[in-house]
Amino acid sequence: MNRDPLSLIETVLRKNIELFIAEKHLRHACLYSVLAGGKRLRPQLVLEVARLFGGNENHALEVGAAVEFIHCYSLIHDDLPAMDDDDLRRGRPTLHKKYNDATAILAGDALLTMAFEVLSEETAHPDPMIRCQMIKHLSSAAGGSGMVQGQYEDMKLTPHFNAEDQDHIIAMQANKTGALIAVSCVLGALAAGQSHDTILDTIQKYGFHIGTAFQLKDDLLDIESTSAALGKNTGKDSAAGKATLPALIGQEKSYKLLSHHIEMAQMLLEGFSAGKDSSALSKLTSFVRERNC
Ligand code: GRG
Repeated sequence: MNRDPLSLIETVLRKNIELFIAEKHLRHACLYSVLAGGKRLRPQLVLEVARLFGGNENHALEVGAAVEFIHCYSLIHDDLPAMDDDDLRRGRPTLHKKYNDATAILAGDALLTMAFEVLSEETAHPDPMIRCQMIKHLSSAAGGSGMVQGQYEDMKLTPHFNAEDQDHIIAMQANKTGALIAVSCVLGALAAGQSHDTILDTIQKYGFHIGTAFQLKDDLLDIESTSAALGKNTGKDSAAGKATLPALIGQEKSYKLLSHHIEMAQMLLEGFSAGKDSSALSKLTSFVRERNC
């Protein structure tokens, strides 16, 4: 078997779309968005945490695909005119530009729903209790007390934020971006049969620091990078008066904060991976700070 994580992940993403989305045009729309590149950070975190704990790779790939489907739905809906109104994503026209708004809404809905169908299958884990736990964790991270809550808070903060809103912005981003990243780490551990509360709690904290660092870097790239490098429009956050930490505390302090979160994540990783080979996770953790796309 090809051990390259990205191609393993892509194969499982394609397989599930072809298996679960029967309507031909909707299936093509989902394939267009999901197989358009993308860093696959979330499924890689699931896979590498599961590998760390000696989990079955095939289960972890299914679980990672479920998280990536939720991530892709959120990008499709986030790009709609009623939300961020973007025309470029992963270097291509956004789904509603390529097709139309209704198709983009329905493709997002199909991906969101399919995530839970994938997690409910035995291919995600043979133990139904573990499948149930994973569904519970993912639904609460993605829903109205997680990612969707964060998106709503973001709308409320923009463009009326001020210096007192730093904690609000951090909490909003922990939901909007951090919840899905943190749950990816926890799901990797659950998929590998890890059930120790203290370890799961430490992994959740590790994911929180990665998520916070990831969003900080995302906001810095929006200021400093180009559309060609990122495959999405840049400079939109400040134009729209978006509530971001670089807008509030400046780029220099944001870089310091980014490094702090990466160091915290590496420290927690050392703790829960003692005696195991954590080099792949450590590399992924550093990538969050170093990335240019
Ligand atoms: C229901 C209309 C409707 C909208 C929901 C839930 C939601 C929209 C949006 C979620 C919030 C969101 C899109 C956060 C963005 C987080 C983020 C930094 C995304 C970019 O992730 P990358 O860089 O993307 O990992 P790639 O393309 O590499 O996968």
